[in-house]
Amino acid sequence: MKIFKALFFAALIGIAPGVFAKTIEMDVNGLVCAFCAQGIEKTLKEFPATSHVFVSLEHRIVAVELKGGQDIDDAALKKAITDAGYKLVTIRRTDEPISAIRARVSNEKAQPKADPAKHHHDGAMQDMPGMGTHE
Ligand SMILES: [Cu+2]
Repeated sequence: MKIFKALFFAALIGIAPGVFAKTIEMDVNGLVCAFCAQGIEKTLKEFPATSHVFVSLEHRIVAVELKGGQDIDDAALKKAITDAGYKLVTIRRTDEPISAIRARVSNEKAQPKADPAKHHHDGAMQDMPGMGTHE
């Protein structure tokens, strides 16, 4: 009986990382072009708890898949996004992996496009090709 119990708990621990996989899904305003997406992705990857980052410009969604059992607190997320020049609107935590969010978002209607003239990037990025509309 004891052995059975031990095996049962071993099985539970074995599946635990999947059970606790968590994703933070955020609505972020101000994301306009591919450089916005790239910048925010880079910023969020700097958190040790970040496993994957998904950015949808069309839906203004930024998702951070977390490493098993880890989290990033709301204040830190808000600071990172605000410091990068964007506006964090809402934060949701979900058990969905990023692949599920990506699939769901791709079926949703895109939001109206923001005006690219209303934002700018730092000098280094403006030298990139295709950035003519940026100030
Ligand atoms: Cu941009």
